Amino acid sequence: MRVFFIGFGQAGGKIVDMFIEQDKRMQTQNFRGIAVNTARTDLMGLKNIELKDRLLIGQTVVKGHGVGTDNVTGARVTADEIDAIINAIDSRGTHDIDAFVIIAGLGGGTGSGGSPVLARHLKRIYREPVYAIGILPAPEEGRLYSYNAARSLSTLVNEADNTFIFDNSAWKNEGESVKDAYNRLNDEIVRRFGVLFRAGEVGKAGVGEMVVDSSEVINTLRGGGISSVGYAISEKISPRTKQSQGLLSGLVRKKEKTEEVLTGEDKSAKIIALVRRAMLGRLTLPCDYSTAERGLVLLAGPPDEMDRKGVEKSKSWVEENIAGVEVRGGDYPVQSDYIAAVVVLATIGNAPRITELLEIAKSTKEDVLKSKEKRSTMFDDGIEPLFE
Ligand SMILES: Nc1nc2c(ncn2[C@@H]2O[C@H](COP(=O)(O)OP(=O)(O)OP(=O)(O)O)[C@@H](O)[C@H]2O)c(=O)[nH]1
Ligand SMILES: [Mg+2]
Repeated sequence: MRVFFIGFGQAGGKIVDMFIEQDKRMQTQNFRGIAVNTARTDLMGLKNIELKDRLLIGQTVVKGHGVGTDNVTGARVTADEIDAIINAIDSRGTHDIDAFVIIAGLGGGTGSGGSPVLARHLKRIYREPVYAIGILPAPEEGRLYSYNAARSLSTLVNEADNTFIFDNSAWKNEGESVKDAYNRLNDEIVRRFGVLFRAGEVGKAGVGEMVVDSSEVINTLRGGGISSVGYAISEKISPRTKQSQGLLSGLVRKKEKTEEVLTGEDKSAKIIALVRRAMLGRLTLPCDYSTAERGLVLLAGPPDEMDRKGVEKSKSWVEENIAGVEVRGGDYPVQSDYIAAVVVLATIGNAPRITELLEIAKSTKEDVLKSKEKRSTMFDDGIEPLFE
């Protein structure tokens, strides 16, 4: 599919920059993207988004210095400057795109506050679906980040057509700081969502055994709410295997050939194993997969390795394991030495991390109210103020 990315705030901008880099590297034209921020230096640090596609907002309010983790201000400046943002999107071209994807760290200020506002306006103006990828803060970043994320997310799920969650705390290693992990985490995000958002595009490697169209992705996400994504990659496919299956097969000695060529059964088993690994391994948002309403299974890899039966069997396996019965899927060939499997668990009913986040937010709100009360009663001793 063709996607228009909007990176909101620092995290969002960096990640969209990486999607654009991936598109350049793969010499495809599936992705388009702009970055929106209140901090000038964050925008300057990007490498692949063109300068004209980096939009600084809120200048009169925060003078290009960011909103300092205040997402109410983030939402306000976005609403005030929504026309400028829509203009920037329009001037980049939207006629041939299949979906918008807004990406933001939900714990900060700009992206956290701005994303739900932008989602609402995009939905009002365009017919294409508007999705979000929201990044959750790690608890160690403090209660303000959790509070922001909970408020942003509860608004965002009602504005976007579907919200994918990536949980930083589930992905950083023990002992590693969140900041040190950013590059690795962003790489994980771009890899799996890259496979998902390229679904249905015909590349140089031809057409798949079971083609997935962008409408399959859109239908999978139709239920709204939040979704989580699993991913697995095969071992490197050995060049000897590839050669013996290719044009040069006649030159390969017979014995070697029978040893190396995978039978249909093998191929199918390999695909099923990969899909299982994707769904049972670490998800972008750890959750109970059995509560998902819909599923999507995608395989990307060299055409010789694709197998219709394998895709069908893995779809049935996903279907047996989730709450709903709608599981879509297919494959698309890419020139690569690996096979990648992506499983989308759409509209999930239960994720412990979200429950935890909402609880932190509730207690934080109560504490904020209590401390406000204390402050207002401290000087309640009848002394006349200097002026009213
Ligand atoms: N995965 C990932 N998370 C990030 C990255 N940068 C920041 N974050 C997380 O995103 C949240 C903060 O969001 P930012 O994008 O830095 O904030 P912002 O939208 O620029 O808002 P302000 O700086 O407050 O104006 C925190 O929870 C960070 O841990 C990144 O590159 N990758
Ligand atoms: Mg910032």
